[in-house]
Amino acid sequence: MDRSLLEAAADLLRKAKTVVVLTGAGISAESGVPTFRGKDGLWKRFRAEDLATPEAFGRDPNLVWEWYRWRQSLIRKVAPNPGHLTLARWETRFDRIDIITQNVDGLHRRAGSKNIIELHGNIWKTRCTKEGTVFDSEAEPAEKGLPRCPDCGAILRPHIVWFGEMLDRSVLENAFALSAACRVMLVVGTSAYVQPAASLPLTAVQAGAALIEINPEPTPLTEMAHLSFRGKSGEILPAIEAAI
Ligand code: BJW
Repeated sequence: MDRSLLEAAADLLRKAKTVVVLTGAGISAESGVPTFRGKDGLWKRFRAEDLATPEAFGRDPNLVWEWYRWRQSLIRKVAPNPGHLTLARWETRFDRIDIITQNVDGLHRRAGSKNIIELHGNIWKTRCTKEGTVFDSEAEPAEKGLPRCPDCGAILRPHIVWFGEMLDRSVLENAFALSAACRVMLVVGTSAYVQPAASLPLTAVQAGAALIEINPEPTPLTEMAHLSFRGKSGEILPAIEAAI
């Protein structure tokens, strides 16, 4: 690993009082959770239009639930990796560190992080299609059929933001405010392709933050990053921690 790059990142982070980490599917890849757009990504095998849009759920809720139950079964078997665990330890290192994640797998929380903003929802929650009430669903996975709201009997949907849906307004406002206020933003394991999440690093840079990217592949953010690590977050985050 490039020693001078590690030193540069450690130096930026040592001086930073407020840090934001934007994470994507790549941070969970080493845990065994499939990404979306990689070689073996979910969108290579499944069509987003059939599974991750409100129209798809309206057409065939059973199919959509089948897909989410399959993903729940994958995620239930995996554990947070050294990337998640390093970020969780950093909560005691910085005055303020927030994780803004696009992931729905809940692995940051399982790793021990507390300041987490889940931009795209959580696969372990459901929402009533009639009244909007959100329920924890981890403890009671419905194995077959459509899950129903215990209050009104309407169909429950995954509490996830699908394509074409607005992100929760207060969640998004909070994410933009934290991005505008941080001194360092780390962008870890995202293709930076999906909006509005991909605009958060731009907001941080425009407000004067340093941008550090960790990704085995270049992304649209690479050119504007102050430091770019080409590699796996489960290896690079612990190496940065050691250098700090
Ligand atoms: C590693 C690694 C290792 C591998 N270590 N790294 C403006 C312009 C153009 C389009 C739009 C726009 N505004 C809105 C849109 C439409 C749309 C959009 O962005 N489309 C793009 C595809 C162009 N956005 C929306 O619809 C959003 N809603 C919205 O904006 O509402 C207002 C609006 C609506 C319509 C029109 C206009 C305005 C909602 C987006 C919801 C995203 N939902 C999903 C799926 C549901 C969740 C689920 O079931 O899990 O969320 S899509 C999917 O992509 C998922 C992810 O959270 C999201 C981001 O993916 P991510 O995390 O970046 O993963 P990958 O796979 O893409 O990348 C993984 C990366 O990891 C790679 O770079 C690897 O190299 C790397 N990696 N191993 C570190 N070990």
